[in-house]
Amino acid sequence: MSTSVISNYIHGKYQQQGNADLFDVIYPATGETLYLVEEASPALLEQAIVSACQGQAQWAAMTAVERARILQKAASMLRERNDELARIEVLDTGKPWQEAVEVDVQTGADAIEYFANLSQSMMGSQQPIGNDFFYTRHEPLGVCFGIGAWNYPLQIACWKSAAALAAGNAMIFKPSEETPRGACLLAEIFTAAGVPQGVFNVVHGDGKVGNYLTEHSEVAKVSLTGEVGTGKKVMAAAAGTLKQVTMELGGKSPLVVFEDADINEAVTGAMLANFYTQGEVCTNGTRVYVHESVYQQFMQQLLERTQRNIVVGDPMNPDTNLGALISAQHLARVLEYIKHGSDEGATLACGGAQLKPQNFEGGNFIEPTIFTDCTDDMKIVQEEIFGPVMSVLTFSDEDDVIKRANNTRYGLAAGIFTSDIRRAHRVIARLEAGICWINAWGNSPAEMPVGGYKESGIGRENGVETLKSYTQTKSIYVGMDTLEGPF
Ligand code: TXE
Repeated sequence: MSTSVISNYIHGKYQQQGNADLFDVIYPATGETLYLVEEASPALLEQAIVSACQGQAQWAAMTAVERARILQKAASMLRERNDELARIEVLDTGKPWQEAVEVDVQTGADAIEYFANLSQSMMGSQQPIGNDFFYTRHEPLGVCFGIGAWNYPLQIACWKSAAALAAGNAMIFKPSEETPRGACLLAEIFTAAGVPQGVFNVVHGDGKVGNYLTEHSEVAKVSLTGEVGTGKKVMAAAAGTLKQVTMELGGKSPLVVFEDADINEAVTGAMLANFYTQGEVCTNGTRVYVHESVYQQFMQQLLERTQRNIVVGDPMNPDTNLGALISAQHLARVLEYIKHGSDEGATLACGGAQLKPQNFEGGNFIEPTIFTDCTDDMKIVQEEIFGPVMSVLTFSDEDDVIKRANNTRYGLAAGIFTSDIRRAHRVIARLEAGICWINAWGNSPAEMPVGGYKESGIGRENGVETLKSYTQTKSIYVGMDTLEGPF
């Protein structure tokens, strides 16, 4: 059976290049090749730029209401095709069906719908200055470039394009080379909904393609979702043309369980924060600080529920709640971290080994893993592992745990579990993170701006401020009296 080839989506259709370099996309649960992808050549990237400039001029000339109607239609088309799109996300990422069918497509559609609505109320201002006055216009930036990570491929493509397009921009989007298909289907849906050709182009490739467009003088803004190291490279490359950047990067976030927490909820939170999407979530609360007075109770429930309730295996099976890691290389990296944890003296309280479920022996499966007796200086406590590996630490004093929670170069997320409302807001105000939860974990509605402090990122996605970040303000001063001067 010949393997299908996915090409780049430029100006409203797929464009084969003929002699393109190809790369393969592997199903993480079996190791089999799903399809091949054409890497975009520099010539094709230049076509994508010309196309985007043309599309953006047409798109910006429409009224906000006309753009919003088209985006609303795209959002409803995403929802109509929820199951088909969710299945593609499962095949590309290895994540469980039970997650993709509920979260990935719907949160993407929600963002497109949210920004379509918001954009209709975006207005400038006017102020009298004596007889004179000035007014402001919020104008689109032009052509924006979105770069996606592989853990939520379609959602990331939706979140970046929603604000960019609602503000009248065009977006060229490069999905992760691990998971290209979601973005292509979004492009098809945008075209079918009436988005003009060129307004949303999808190009394929790795960092080389990403760097080419980041450096391009016609690109006004880059929005990256990826690792901190990649963020630094992209920001450096963007400096050459002084373009705006949004960085949604990695984290190693704290989750703090106080002595008056509801232990059942705190365990649920810790498991969500470490095992959902097999731990491949940037905001994960992978440093779990438990007050020493409830540590035994917490650990007893955590271990019992981890051993009893987690089903690792076929991602398509609705009962599976821990799927396959994205690649064999990533699996090896996670196993390496687990070895570090043991070598550094942490106690492997459960898990730690690779799994080979029957009929899925070629996949990248690993046991849900919990380390105890951890210390803050350990590699597994300081560095992002991006797998189902939880590090549990204890504390006795509020000030001490805040200092320790903040002692990292990251600042993406933070969470606390307590029934003391004053303590909840006192502590969360001191934690250095951009996305925080109190007696909750992971909720990220389109209305809520999300993004990191410190090296976890720059700028935000979702929320009112993000629409503004895809515009530029022009001030126009109008002289109503005869202009006079000393010359
Ligand atoms: O990232 P990579 P991955 C983070 C998560 C983890 C990482 C995992 O914390 O650190 O993403 O995703 C492209 N110039 N987040 O492994 O390797 C590359 O081709 C331009 C945070 O995909 O950094 C890919 O498309 N582009 C997030 C993308 O960058 C370059 C939520 C990311 O690749 C490039 C989800 C270059 N030089 C995951 N090098 C959040 N904060 O919301 C690579 N790329």
